[in-house]
Amino acid sequence: MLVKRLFLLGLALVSARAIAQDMPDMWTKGAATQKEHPNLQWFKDAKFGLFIHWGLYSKLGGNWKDSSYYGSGEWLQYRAQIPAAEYEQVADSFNPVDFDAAQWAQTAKDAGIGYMVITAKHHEGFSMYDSKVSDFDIMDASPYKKDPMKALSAACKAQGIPFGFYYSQFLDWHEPNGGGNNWDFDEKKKDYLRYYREKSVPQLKELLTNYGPLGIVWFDMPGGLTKEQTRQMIDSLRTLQPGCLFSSRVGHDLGDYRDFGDSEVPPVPIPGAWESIYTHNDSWGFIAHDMNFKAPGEIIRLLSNVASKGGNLMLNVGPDGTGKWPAYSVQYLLATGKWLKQYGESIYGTTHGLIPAQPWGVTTAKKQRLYLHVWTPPANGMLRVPYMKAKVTSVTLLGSTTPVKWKQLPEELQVQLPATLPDTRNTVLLVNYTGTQPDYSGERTQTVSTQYTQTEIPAIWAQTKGQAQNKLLTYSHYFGDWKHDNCATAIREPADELVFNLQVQDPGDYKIILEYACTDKMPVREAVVQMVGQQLSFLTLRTGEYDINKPLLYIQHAAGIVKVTQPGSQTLSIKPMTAAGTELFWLRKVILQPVR
Ligand code: FHN
Repeated sequence: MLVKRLFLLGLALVSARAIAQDMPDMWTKGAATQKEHPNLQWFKDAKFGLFIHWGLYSKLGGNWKDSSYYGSGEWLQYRAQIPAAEYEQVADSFNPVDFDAAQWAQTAKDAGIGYMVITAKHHEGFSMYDSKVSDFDIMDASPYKKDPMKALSAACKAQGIPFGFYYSQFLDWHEPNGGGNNWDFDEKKKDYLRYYREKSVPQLKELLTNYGPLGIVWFDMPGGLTKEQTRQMIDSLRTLQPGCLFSSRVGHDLGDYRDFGDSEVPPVPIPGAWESIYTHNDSWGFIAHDMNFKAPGEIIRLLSNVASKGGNLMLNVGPDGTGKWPAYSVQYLLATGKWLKQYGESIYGTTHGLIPAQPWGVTTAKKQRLYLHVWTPPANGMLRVPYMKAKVTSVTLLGSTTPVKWKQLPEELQVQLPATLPDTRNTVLLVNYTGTQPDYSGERTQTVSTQYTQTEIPAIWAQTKGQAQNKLLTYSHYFGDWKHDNCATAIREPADELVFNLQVQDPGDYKIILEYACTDKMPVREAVVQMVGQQLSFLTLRTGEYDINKPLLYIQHAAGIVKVTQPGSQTLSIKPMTAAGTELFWLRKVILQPVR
């Protein structure tokens, strides 16, 4: 079906484009290949954005007639194939009387949000602002008869929060010439350029004219335009607000910063300005029965993880049709804001961390400052920070006067943590140093220690031999609920070996667990893990089929136990026993579990 293909195509454009590519290119390639936009710094420093999906779908809440839908609620019209004329009638009773712009902006402020982006028009085609271009807007078609975007842009301005609009520039299921709706309108008769001319561009111009200075126009799911046509559109919009940033989903790599796929964090630090986009539960638009909200601890770790790679996190909330945010979204965002009040210095204005992820957590950095985000303290409280070469002058618990003991050795910094950490979700330590600390963020040696219940090593850290290669695998749980995994793939014969470099801190017995998907195209095979001269042979276990639109299932398969008698550098390798035309598996991670 064409729309489904479009959806996948959009996804392909924004995230899975790199599916069959090798890792180095895939991650270092920035979307903005042209000169950097002069107004990018505020965005790089802001780190934490709030995304809001709000439209007619918010009133429907994932239900249509007798059916409930899971996953992207804003796709309800498409999923239930609701005729545009029937969908129009939803507007007749769309009356968000509980919408309170000042309250929204206040909550965002208290949540520590650095910018806000809200849907001015999503794929359903309904304009959530007063548009003179279309009558299918909140002013003309709904009983609300007010422009909530006027109020919200003003409220954000009052709070000092840069404000932006999401705008679906190509998909528009309400318009005969808009992209996507082929259940009402004949695909062959569509004139996409006319749609751009008559609705999309004029509406974008309205948004860039009537709501004061905008921080961002967040384009989404490009289509129907060549690169040159996209450039022309951008140029015509730029003249209205040269300072406004355009998201990379404007298409053809012409955006000002890079957006990763929905719910995707790159596995390594990425240069330039970029953003990871997540939603608070499983849907972007409000779904009454979607209660799978990320806990404050998950948001805090996600935010620090994204910051440790050098990017921004934009987290979405989906207010309902009356204008109220889900209660958990308010509660958990405010809890995140409380954490940011104490630890915000380690997030806002930082760059990626100079020390790669450790079993205890991640790092972020500022000039002569390194922030240690401790998610999992070592059992003995002795935090070991490898690669710390610059001269450390102090180590403190951020926002606390409790002193911590530390000592710097040639090969690492050691910090004795207090018996109880102030915040079990993420306690941040500030390391001040003089001189220059080299950037070790690309170092791929994994620390392994008995001080942690387990050490997880992403497959992407392996050196790939032979034909083996890293791939980004994209799939979804619910509809539009995308997941992205970096896996080691194309392992067919013994030469296609994966080799992990380890720095084992403590001798001991370690259980080696492989987390992989072994799909319908991969028959059971014999393979071997080798470490410290020991061999663990195993047979692969099948996990199920792979289809981009379905869940990809993984198994945690314990291959066996190895005995490490001495600390130091080790390698762990994985390869099939014999050659075959089929792949062994798609490896997501290796887990080393100290035997207790
Ligand atoms: O199709 C949309 C989806 O509804 C949602 O708006 C997300 C947010 O990034 N963007 C598209 C899919 O990537």
